[in-house]
Amino acid sequence: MNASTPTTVAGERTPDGGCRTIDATALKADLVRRRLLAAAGAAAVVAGFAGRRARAAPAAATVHTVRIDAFAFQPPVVTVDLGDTIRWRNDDPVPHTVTAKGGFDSGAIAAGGTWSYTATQRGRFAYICSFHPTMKGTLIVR
Ligand SMILES: [Cu+2]
Repeated sequence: MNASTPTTVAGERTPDGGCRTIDATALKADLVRRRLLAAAGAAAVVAGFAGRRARAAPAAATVHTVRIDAFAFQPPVVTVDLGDTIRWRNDDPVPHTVTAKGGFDSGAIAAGGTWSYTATQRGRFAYICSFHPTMKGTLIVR
């Protein structure tokens, strides 16, 4: 057995006795495979981060509308999440207010006007219209 004879795998030998072409192709294929795996891994990591961020972040703030109609708040009780915005829309032909003692106060909301409040404090807030105290509403911020 001649120790100087290069060992090659069947099918790799080229007409001139070399064997580099197939090796290079194999190396290239391996490199491509590695890159694909790396890309897939990176994509999985990005997806993981995105998923984690989506779970950790608070839900997008919602805008809730309360109509003021026929001297009544509709709906009379509204439950929102902290950070949500509540928008009162006065559909009556006279001004009203949204007034919570020790909480928020819209001042006069003109006929056809709106007033918005972003819930920054958790709790249950009973409110009235200061012009027509029989008009009652409740805002629950959870
Ligand atoms: Cu009123």
